[in-house]
Amino acid sequence: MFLDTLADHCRNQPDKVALQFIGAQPVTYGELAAAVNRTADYLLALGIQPGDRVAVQLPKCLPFIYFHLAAVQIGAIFLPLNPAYPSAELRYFLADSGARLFVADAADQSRIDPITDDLPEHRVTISIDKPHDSGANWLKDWPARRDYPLPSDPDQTAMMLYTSGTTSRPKGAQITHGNLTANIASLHEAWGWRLDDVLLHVLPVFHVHGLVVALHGALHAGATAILCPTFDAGTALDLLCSGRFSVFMGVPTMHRRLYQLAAGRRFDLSHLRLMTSGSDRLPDDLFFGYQDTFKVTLLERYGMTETGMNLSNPLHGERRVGAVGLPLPGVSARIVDPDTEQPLPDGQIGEVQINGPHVFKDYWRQPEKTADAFSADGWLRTGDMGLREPDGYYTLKGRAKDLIITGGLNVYPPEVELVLMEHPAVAACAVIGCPDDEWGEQVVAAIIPRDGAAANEADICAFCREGLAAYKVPRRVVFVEELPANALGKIQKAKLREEMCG
Ligand code: MCA
Repeated sequence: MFLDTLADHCRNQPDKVALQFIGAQPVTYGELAAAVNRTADYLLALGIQPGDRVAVQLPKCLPFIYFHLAAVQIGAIFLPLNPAYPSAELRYFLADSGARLFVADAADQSRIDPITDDLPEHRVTISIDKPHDSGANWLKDWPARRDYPLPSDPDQTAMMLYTSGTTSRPKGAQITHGNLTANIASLHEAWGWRLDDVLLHVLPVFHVHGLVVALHGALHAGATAILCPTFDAGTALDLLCSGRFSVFMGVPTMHRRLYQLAAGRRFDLSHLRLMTSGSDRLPDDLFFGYQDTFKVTLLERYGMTETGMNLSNPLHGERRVGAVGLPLPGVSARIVDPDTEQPLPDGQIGEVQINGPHVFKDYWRQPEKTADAFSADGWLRTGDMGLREPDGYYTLKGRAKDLIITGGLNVYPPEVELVLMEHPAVAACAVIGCPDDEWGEQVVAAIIPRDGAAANEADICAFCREGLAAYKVPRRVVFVEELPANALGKIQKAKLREEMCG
């Protein structure tokens, strides 16, 4: 399994650099193993048992990675939380998951105390006051312990990642050790990961893309990951031009910024053997712009929180613009009629369904929503529409579910609508995504104000910031007298998009 492969690298190449934040000390594979073992010991001393949920809300830093690897190593369930989540969202995740431990940055202590004081299953909050500490100093006074027996049950849950539903509060997707191992082995083969690869890691680590596809990918290969705490296009372009890196993974918003920064100049980034794009659709102009500006043909791939990666353009072979490529090794994909779930012939648009050992276990304590996520014969309903070409390439064609993807992050309108409806001046509302060159889509809200209520866009957005991560907050608020609805009273969002997105 993934952890066994990582343990082998730590034993076989202890002096090789595993991780290094830009401008900080490197951490070798030997130091990584020691830091993770000390953290595992620390967790066990706190009473953390296999199956306990360990929630971590930290900036992208080494302690975040140590807690992640230590929690999964002792059989606990790692729950990464976006640092942008405000208290209201945090309270929900900690309560719903029954987190046994919550790890936060010392700087957030006053914001967090009121939340953790009244959570029934909550036990301990640890504060981290040096988030970018180096490996050798981490818990250095803690007794380093023997190596731990690694989890051996592939069906044991390793991580819980919250992903929202189109009609409900966020649900905890349980990802097992077997899921992680299957997907990372599949990507290792498909993307040709090598021992001598050097990854430039600029993604957040609270999502599958940055934590599993990128970081696990590098560690599973015994490669080196150089990490930036946040994404800055100028820094990234300088680093990519340095010749030091062989792999880069980003979302279209990042690639757009790099392309815009190049502004008509030419760069030769062909020394990078793999540059991927995902988490949102890669616009055609960006695909061709990269070829012209950077001498790179981006490899577009398709995944989701519940599965990791499913489809990918080939490392060697045609990378087709606008397509998400072919099923990865071990992955089965099909296109079905969303109503009958009968497979459709090539060329016809239907729902993309996925099967394989990488598909998640279930939604935490949500048996009904788990059942809804799978077809009668056990395939995962992705909620994405697409078609299969006769040569096996898949192209996505929109979404069956109400979803906005902005800067590579999923925003489910019902979540935003729930918060908007709590505002005293809002009588009714509808949230949609409008196309945006930089973000892919931006969140836009149409609001019918209560009679006589005085409300303005700034007031509404400030209210939303209290209850939602900033990226979910509407970028535009339009006050309307009515919302387009069908005979059943269901708001017609497609019509609203036509009216509001220009
Ligand atoms: C930040 N802002 C955003 C977003 N991110 N607004 C809309 N959409 C966003 N995604 C807002 C902030 O709230 C802030 O607003 C302002 O932009 C600047 O914030 P900052 O964090 O500085 O933004 P940024 O640095 O410009 O962020 C852009 C970004 C970031 C680097 C592209 O969005 C990002 O890291 N995206 C990657 C997300 C990701 O990892 N997705 C993978 C999900 P204000 O100033 O008002 O506060 S996993 C997945 O999708 C599956 C598994 C898959 O296939 O990979």
